[in-house]
Amino acid sequence: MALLPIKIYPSPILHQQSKEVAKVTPEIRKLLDSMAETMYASRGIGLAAPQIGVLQRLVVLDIHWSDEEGTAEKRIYHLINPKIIKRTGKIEWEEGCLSIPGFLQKMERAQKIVVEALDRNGKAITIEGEDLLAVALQHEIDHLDGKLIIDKATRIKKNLWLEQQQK
Ligand code: QAP
Ligand code: CO
Repeated sequence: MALLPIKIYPSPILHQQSKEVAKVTPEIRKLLDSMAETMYASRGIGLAAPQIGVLQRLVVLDIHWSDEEGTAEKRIYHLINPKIIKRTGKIEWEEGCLSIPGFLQKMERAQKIVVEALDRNGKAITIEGEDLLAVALQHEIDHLDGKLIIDKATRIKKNLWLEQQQK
């Protein structure tokens, strides 16, 4: 496993479309492990491959790991080619992003979704998620399509964050 540097906005790679993974190989599993290590080290709850500069449809997600110190069981998802097949309801969530440190954006998302993906062994899985899990899945799948929460911000808010970054 390895810690990987996270691409920070406005890195152009973050706005690119990621490609489907054709085959789940040991290299893909290694990449997923490095992504998970990078996510935990950065205290994130989700990370998509474009955030480490890899344009492949890979996501790691763990919305529980910080619940209780040390004792919390890790419930990590390693997702390959995740696809939303059903969306229900609406929910507003103030979201952050490891690629835009210190930035928060209120987003409107589906409250409940169903996602199909492959797990790290290449097995097809279906995840039903509500609230935070649904929001996190939508946020990470957006990354695979080059979409960022800052794209929804006003120009003033975007520029303010960019200026703050330069200091
Ligand atoms: C995406 O985000 C997400 O600004 C994952 O200074 C966000 O892990 C899913 C982070 C909200 C669901 C709801 C952000 C860490 C982590 C920061 C993250 C920061 C340090 C963000
Ligand atoms: Co993000």
